[in-house]
Amino acid sequence: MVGRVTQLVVALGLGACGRLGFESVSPEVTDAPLDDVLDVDAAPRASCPGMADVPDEDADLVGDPCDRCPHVADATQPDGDGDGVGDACDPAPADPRQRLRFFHGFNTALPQWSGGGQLVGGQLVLDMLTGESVSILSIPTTGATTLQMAGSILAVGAPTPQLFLGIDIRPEDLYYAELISDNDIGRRRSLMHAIDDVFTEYEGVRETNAIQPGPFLFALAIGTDRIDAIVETAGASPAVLGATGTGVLNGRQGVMFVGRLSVVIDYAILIETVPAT
Ligand SMILES: [Ca+2]
Ligand SMILES: [Ca+2]
Ligand SMILES: [Ca+2]
Repeated sequence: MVGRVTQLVVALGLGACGRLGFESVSPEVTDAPLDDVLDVDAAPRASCPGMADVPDEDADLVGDPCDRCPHVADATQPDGDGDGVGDACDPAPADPRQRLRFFHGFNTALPQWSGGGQLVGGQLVLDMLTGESVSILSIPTTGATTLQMAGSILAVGAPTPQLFLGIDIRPEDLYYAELISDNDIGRRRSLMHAIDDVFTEYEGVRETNAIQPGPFLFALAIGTDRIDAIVETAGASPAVLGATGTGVLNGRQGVMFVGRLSVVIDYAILIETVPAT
């Protein structure tokens, strides 16, 4: 939901996972256990020119469809370079080449985002304590791309709980930021590359404690000459990760994986930088 974190994604048999449409579920038909952990009335509403009572993810009284940063409270909407992406979330606030390609506050099902789970109270609920789920964001991108999502871990299963957000460049070629825990490595937050089932860790942070329930934020930024990630999770300082020399990238689709975790996702956002001409 709103304001739990400041700002903010493998691999693994993707080909075997089907693409299922989200199922919109009204709160009254939600199972009792979910009512206990979800704030089903927590989806704020606001307005946009010509549109009243639209979702307002960040509760800044600017509705999502007209909010220059729909995931960051910025009521006055400053946008120094006038490219339509607000200063509060513009990856390059003095370079007017950013575009907000996609925002999903998980209030209604959108055709670009597919996977498992249920929409409840402005959140995507993925109860994967004993299973795993792949969600796909079907938006091709060109040039630099920032993909971010935030939510909360409600409960941690076993073995090897894992959450990641990634962008695939070609089939079986995926960049991703991940949170994973197992008996051998403890908790690890890493910036990864998977190609043809070969997994490369660009940079990572290891901790001895296990994954904890609480809010998280994942951000993955792919540029022309480097890739960066932020992984914020409960009980640890944000992991700021990066690597150089990744080359020009064309994203094929976004990918989110949830395994052995019960999570809710508050939003996902994709900001693209139009290539210089
Ligand atoms: Ca807003
Ligand atoms: Ca905003
Ligand atoms: Ca801007």
